[in-house]
Parts: sequence; C-alpha cells; structure tokens
Amino acid sequence: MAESKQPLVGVIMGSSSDWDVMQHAVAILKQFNVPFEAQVISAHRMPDEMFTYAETARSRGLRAIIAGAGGAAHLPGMVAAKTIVPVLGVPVPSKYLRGEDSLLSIVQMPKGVPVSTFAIGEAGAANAALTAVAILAATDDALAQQLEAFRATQTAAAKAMILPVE
Ligand code: RP5
Repeated sequence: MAESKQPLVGVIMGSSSDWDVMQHAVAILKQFNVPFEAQVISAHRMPDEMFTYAETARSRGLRAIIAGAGGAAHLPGMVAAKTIVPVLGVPVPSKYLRGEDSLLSIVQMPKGVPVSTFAIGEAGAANAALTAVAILAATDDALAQQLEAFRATQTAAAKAMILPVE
C-alpha cells in the first residue's frame, strides 16, 4: 500500500492493471498535498478485505474514497454499501467494451446508496481527485485557495490558446 501521512483520501482499484488510469487521481492529490493512501482492493478477488476497508474507512479518518474498476465494476458500489464516506467512482477502460461496461456498472446505483460517477479513464480519475479536494476544501480555506488558483491557471491557459488558422 502506498501511503502518505494520516490519509484523508483513499484511492482503491480492482487491479494493478487499473494503475495507468488511477495514477492520474494520485497525481492530483499529490499536487494539492492531500494525504492519501493507494492500494488494490478487488471486489471479486478479495471481497472480505473490501468490506473491512469500507467498514473502517470513516474511523480511520478517510473523508472520501476514490474507487476505480473496470468491466463488471462492483467495487465502488459495494464499498458505498458499507460506508457513509463519499465514494467517487472511476470507470476504467475495459478490454472489450472500452469502459462503457465499467461506466454503466458504476453509475446505475439504486436509490439510497450513491456513488458519484466520473468520466471513463484519465479525465475521470483526475476529476474524482479534484472533487475529493473540493470536499476537503469545504472545511479548509488554504486548500480552497489552492483550488481557486488551479482553476484560474486553467482559465488563463484557455484564454491564451491560439488556433493555427492560416
Ligand atoms: C477489474 O477487472 C479490475 O478493476 C480491472 O479493471 C479488471 C481486469 O483486471 P485484471 O484481470 O487486469 O487484473 O476487477
């Protein structure tokens, strides 16, 4: 398990093969200096560990869980079933259905057990982390300022874009 000091955000994924996508969530958390932990927790291959992770998440101090999975992507939903810590689901692109299976598996939660579901792939992983930062920023003014600055940088970059029109 990769871990920084007293984690506030948990990043979990169904397989190490999800890392190519999920590393983009970790990169954002590092950029904002948010303490996190990252590890493989598989819904299908290690269900007992998944339940223990979810059941202990809140008492361990986690304020958000970013869960990425591909294919029959049960991880985010089953974790959400066992904790009230907000779960941010990232659909990982799959081998045969390009991640559309992952997306539908994660997004179609029954009423009462929410999973905030993000875009398939890298953008979803990064945006899930930005949402985790926003959750923490609600009670952390310094982090809120960092988030405002991040957005302002993007705005400036967009305004400076030049098209190669001849
Ligand atoms: C899911 O099955 C994982 O989240 C991964 O996206 C997918 C394939 O896993 P591997 O067979 O590559 O380990 O549980």
